[in-house]
Formats: sequence, C-alpha cells, structure tokens
Amino acid sequence: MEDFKKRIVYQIWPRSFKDSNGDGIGDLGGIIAKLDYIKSLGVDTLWLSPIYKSGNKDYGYDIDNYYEIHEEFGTMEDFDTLLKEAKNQGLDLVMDLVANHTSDQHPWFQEALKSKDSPYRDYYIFKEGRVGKKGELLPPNNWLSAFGGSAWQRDPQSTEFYLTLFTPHQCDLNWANEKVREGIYEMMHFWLKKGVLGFRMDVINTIAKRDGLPNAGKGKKLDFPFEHIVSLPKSHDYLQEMHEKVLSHYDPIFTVGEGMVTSLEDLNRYTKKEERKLQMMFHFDLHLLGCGPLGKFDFRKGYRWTPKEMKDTILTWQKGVQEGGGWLGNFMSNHDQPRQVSRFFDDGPFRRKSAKALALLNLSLRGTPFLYQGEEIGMTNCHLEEEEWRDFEAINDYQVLQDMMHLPKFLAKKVIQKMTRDHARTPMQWSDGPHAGFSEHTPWMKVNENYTNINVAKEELREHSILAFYKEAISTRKGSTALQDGSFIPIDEENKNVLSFLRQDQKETYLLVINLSGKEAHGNLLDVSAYGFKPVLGTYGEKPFTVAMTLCPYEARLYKATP
Ligand code: TEU
Ligand code: CA
Repeated sequence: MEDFKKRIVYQIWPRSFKDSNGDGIGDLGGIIAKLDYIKSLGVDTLWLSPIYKSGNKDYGYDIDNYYEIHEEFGTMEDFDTLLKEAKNQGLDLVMDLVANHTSDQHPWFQEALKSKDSPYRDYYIFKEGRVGKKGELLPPNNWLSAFGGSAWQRDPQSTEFYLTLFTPHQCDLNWANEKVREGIYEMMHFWLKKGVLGFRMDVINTIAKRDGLPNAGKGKKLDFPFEHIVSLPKSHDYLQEMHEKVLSHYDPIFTVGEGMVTSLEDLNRYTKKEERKLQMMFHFDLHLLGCGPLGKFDFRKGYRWTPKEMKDTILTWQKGVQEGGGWLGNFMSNHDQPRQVSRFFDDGPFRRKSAKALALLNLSLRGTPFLYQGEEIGMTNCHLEEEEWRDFEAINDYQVLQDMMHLPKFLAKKVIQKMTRDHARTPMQWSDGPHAGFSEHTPWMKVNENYTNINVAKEELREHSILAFYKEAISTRKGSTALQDGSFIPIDEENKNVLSFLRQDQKETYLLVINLSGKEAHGNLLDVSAYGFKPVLGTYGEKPFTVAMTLCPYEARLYKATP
C-alpha cells in the first residue's frame, strides 16, 4: 500500500494554534511546545498553513518570500528545530505551497512593477486596460475576484492592469512562463531537501489561464471566470512537469491538491497514479451543501439541505473516485470553513455526539483523512460582531452582498456570520485559564466564549470525551488495512437518513452506519447480516449489530466482521 494512504494528517493554522512568546499570535515555538499533544492524538503528519514571510492580507496565503519564515512565527532556526523535534516524535511536516500567486511585496512583483520592459513583467499577468465610453480606463475584462470586486488592479505606472484572483495583494503568477515554473520548482526542492515530506498545494487547479483572457460568462457584469481558469488542459501539463522535475525525485513524498470547484473527472485525472501528477485532492461539495450556485455566500437556498443530499454527495465522490482510480483527501473542517459541528450537525445539545460521529465518518471513508486543529475537542462557530471580523473575505463580501446583491445590511451580516472563515480561526482552546491558555497576552483574535467548557485540559480529564473518541478512531484506522485501502461498498443505498457502507479488503471487513439526521432513524442491514459484525466503536457506546437498526440522532457505529 502506498505510504500516503496510511497517513492521517493534522492541519495547523499557526496564527491561532499556540503562542509561545506572549504577543498574542501563535507561532512555531507554540507548535513545538504542543508536539507531545499532537503525537498523543495518534496522527503522523502535520500540515502547516503558510508560515512564510507575508503581509497578512490573506494571513499567510499572500507570500512575500518563499525562503523566509514570517517574523511573527519565528526564524528559520525555529523551523529547523520544529522539523527535527517533529521527526523525533515520528511526525512528518507538510508545507503549504501557494504557487498560483505571490504577494505584491514579493521581489519578483516589485521588479515587475518597475517597468514594462522588466524581465519580471512576464512573471505575472499584466494586460492593457480597455477604454470605456467616456474615455475612462477600464480593467481588461469582466473577471470577478474570488473575494469580490474586479480581479484586476491598475499598474500605477502604465495603462496596464495586473490580475489578482483573490485579495488585491495576491498577484497571479504567469505559469506559461518557464522561468516562473523553474522558480517554483527550485523553491520546492529547497524545502524538500530540508526534509519536509511534501506539500498541500493551494488553488493548484487554477494555475493555467485561458489564452487571450476572454470575458467570463455573458461578458456583461463582473463574473467569476470558472470556465477560463479551472482545470484547463495546461494545468494538467504543468503538474505533470512538476512531478517529473521535482516530486518524482523524493520517496516518500506527500502531495495533496486544493482547488476550486474540481469536477469528479478532473479530480481523477489529477490523482490517478498513471497520470503522474498529485497523490490526492480535496473536493468541496460537502462544504457547499445548502449554498446556491454562486458559492458559500450565495444564501438563496437558506443554507438548508436534507440528510439525503449530504448522503448523495458523499456517495457520489466515494464511488466516483473509486471507479475513476483517483484518491481523495477527506476533511470535515479546515481554515476556510465554519466549524464542522456547527456546519453539518449540531453545536447545541448534540455537540459531543455530532463531533464524534463526524470524526468516525471522516476516519472511515475511502481517502486520506485530514483533521483540523480544535475539531478533536468539538470546537464550534463563534459569534463575531463586525469589529471582530479579521478575514478579508468576510469584510469584503459583506460590502459586495450589500452593493452588488442589494442585500439589506442586517441580512448581509447574517450571511457573513453564518459562513465566515473566521469561525475556524479563533484561538485554539487549551484550558479554562486566561485567553483559553492560548496566550498570556490578549490574542490577535477573539477567543470563543465557550472556552471555559470546551478546552483540551477539560477533555483530557472527561470520561467518554470527544478527544478520547478521536484517539480511538485514529488508532482503529491506523491498525486496519481495510479502512486505509479497502474498497468502499455502499449498503442500504435508498435510505434517506442513514448512510451505511463497508470498507473491505482480503483480510478484513468493516461496516460504518451513521444517522445523518437529528431525529431517530432506521437502517436496513439485512444484506450484510451474514458477516457476524461485532461493535468496534460507537458514539452512543458500543451496541450490538441488528438487521433493523434503530439509531439515535447523529449516531454513528463502526463494526468489524468476525472471521
Ligand atoms: O483557498 C482557495 C479557495 O478555493 C477559496 O476560494 C475557498 O473556496 C474559500 O477560502 C472559501 O471561503 C485557498 C486557501 O485555502 C485560502 O485560505 C486562501 O485565501 C486562498 O486559497 C488564496 O490563497
Ligand atoms: Ca507569538
């Protein structure tokens, strides 16, 4: 079995993980201090969201220098210490590779700005503006940025504009330029030679842009250019080249691609072994449940969905990736999504049950599981008032919802408060001490008020804690080849509320049954009654297998066949 299938990844968003020097900002020292804790979970791989030098317009995803550590996080020496100490604990590091764009402070971009003749001009996507009816200078096309507003910024020295698909400070690189690709590959070698295991690749499916940069959609108002940037044939070519020139030189290696609106077909094309590109990729369909076609802030479906829709989404991807020969990275939360209990199940009376069930689901699916800091103690969304918002996306889209979508202020606010990425970015809750034990200083961002009840110290003492459940589920997966690499076989497919499936290889058969609804529900497991299933783990305790299974709200159970 390939190494990457056996792994369980824990994602750290360093700014909010643990502060070690009392400035209110999480840092590398904080991660080093918590390595024992991370190890105790049973995971083997750490993915760090970006720790490079950055202007923090997009909290690290706007990189000023790929070879320097952001001073708020520490020094390269601290990084080397982290790498070494993590290795000593048997933990490998995966870095975030943000190669679709650099920040506008990156030396390449600073050079590019100097003149139209600079050799660095072609490292980015500059284009002549259009002249409007009144002779005014307009952006070259109607592309909308992912965070709202035109995706073009005016070059102060000329009549050209440059492309910024995310914040106005993140300048899209021109991957058609061989020098850019070489620069990125060289930087990847630098980190791999240091000893990191691999990369999580940020918006890697948008690195190629359509020649000529035509208008998006109908070409009238601002529109997001999905059809001109997502998974163009060239993006597949570039990844193949990257594999040949960089990734194939290291073994073991770890690669996971992140991208927007990846289709099933593309995901398989990116991750099939024979394609020689990536090992796995994320998909976001689960996280877009209840959203309208325009994405997370498209509130027109009222963020409502049925358990059946959730089940269908899971089945589509599980079956489709298995049939297509690809591999998934599965996750219930990350730094871009609301907290999983609040988003999918319940963060009130059923919070503990919800957290456990989602963990068991994530750790039973086919694909490599990713966990995000805080989910192992069931952290929830945090109510944030406008002045407490920190994320550019929230702040900008708040305005866009009012100006472009004509939403009244109170509604726009509600939409942002429901879906903001800030939910995932409040400081990690370590204890019920000051600032949740995250820092001795007032943190850079509000701590969720529920920290007195929800924190690591408390979880470590509590019987039947979420934390203990995570550890058991992690160790169960680590000990099972079927859970790691067995086939995915759905059972009781017609059931509207209950998702059931087998994970099976030549040696073992596991059965997961999960009630995706907040009401009592019934599973029909007649088809698999001959396996002699014995309980392994259950969110309401271990209960015997029955053919007609009654499940409590959000209950999940894992069984193993007796030989
Ligand atoms: O996110 C890419 C991406 O597709 C986002 O538009 C995502 O859908 C959005 O954040 C959801 O609200 C990656 C990073 O994960 C994100 O933190 C960065 O802001 C973004 O790239 C730009 O680098
Ligand atoms: Ca600090």
